[in-house]
Amino acid sequence: MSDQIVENPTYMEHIRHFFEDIDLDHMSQKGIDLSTYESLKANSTDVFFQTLPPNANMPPSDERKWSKKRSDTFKNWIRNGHPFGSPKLQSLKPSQAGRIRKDARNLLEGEIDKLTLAFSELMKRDTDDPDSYFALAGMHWYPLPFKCKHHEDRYNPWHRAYLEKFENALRSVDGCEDVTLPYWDITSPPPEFLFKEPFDSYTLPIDIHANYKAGYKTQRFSANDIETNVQSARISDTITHAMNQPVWGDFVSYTNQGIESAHDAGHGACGPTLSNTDAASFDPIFWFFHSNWDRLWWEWQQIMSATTLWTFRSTIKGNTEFLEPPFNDLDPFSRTADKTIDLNSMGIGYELQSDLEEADPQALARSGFGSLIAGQGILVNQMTQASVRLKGIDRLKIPGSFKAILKSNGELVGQRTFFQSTEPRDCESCQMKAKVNLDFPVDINAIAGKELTVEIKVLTPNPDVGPRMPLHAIGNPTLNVRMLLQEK
Ligand SMILES: [Cu+2]
Repeated sequence: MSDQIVENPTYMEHIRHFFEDIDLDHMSQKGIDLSTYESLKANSTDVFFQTLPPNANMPPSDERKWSKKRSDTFKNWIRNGHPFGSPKLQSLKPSQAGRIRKDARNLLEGEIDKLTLAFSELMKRDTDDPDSYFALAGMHWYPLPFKCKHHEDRYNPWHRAYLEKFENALRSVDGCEDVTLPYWDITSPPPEFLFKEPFDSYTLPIDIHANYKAGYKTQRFSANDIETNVQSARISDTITHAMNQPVWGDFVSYTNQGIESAHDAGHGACGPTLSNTDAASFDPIFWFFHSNWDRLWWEWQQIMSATTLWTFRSTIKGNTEFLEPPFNDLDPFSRTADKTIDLNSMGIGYELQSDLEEADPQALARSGFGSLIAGQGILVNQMTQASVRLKGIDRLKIPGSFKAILKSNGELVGQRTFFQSTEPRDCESCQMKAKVNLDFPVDINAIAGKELTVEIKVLTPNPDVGPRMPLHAIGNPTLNVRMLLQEK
């Protein structure tokens, strides 16, 4: 970080980099958290005086004492009202990790053979074997007594640990010690090999639930249909939007255009099995699909300089409690948050896509979502976007994943998928988040002066409710329209 006075510093671009892990560690042991925006803001005057040259107390070691220029920059930040700002986006670099997960499109024939062997052997293992395909897939939902790790902060971390566990099992097969789990970039058609044995389907050897008995064979749409569904769900736009959010809560959001909303839409796009939490992880494509969400999270962490626990915390505007040890009481979390947040510490990395190596992340346009600081002024674009929020959906009344369809004078203007079990009432974490909101980004011209209507389609056929849920049966959700504003 070059040492000069910055007149208008922001937290994300400048201030958070003034603190090193060792200092953050040290201060947190004293019960003072300086690693998040809110906590630093609350302590900013103290920090200013403690670090003020020439007789500063902090940081304790001489080499890390703040210069006068840095101190002045910090003072400017306080004076300007602690602006949050956006980070200087970092470009992606090839990973040095030992385990590189490749883009599934780039696998060599020998690599597909080895992966085939690893999957086949896992599928042959006895269902009692904790490293069998059955037992591993069964950890996601049925048949285990589950605790849902979806639609909350631990969604990404839990799945990261889960993928590692699955990959370790693949590598436990003789001759497959160097196998890694490739990722399927959902914005491109699924690679052909995923439609051949053993990747095309899995048949349950024993019952996992009344609806999923021994002999149930996983079902998936054709590659063409998946491609079409991904396009009509605008998953690529959602991913781009999510990747440009500097705040963790905006990145991970399922309500708005965050990564979990892209994930939910992706589940719905792939087929009957993947569309439903109950058995999704038994379809082998699940693993390639999820490797991709983990890759995107890791890329986001790199772009935002948030690859370690401390730097990751600087992106969190809300509650950080989910990171406290024990990070998670649910298998496969045995590790603390720092190890899961930092993929490097797990020795895992992702192959860069060739078109990304040259990419300039600054060129990714910031979109106009997120909250703006009124004091800084806002711009209302002429060709503006609006966001329609379907608010207060009682999802516990809906048996399984569902699609919310937004129509304007009877014409489709948006669709959103929400991924859940057919029995969400069984899950404690789903019960705690019984009411959910879904946002639809729309062009204002497509809705102005027109009648907006909503339909809720159940993705897993259910004889009790039929294909559509009446809105009065799901808590009469409301529709709200917001204009999307941009920072001046
Ligand atoms: Cu998933």
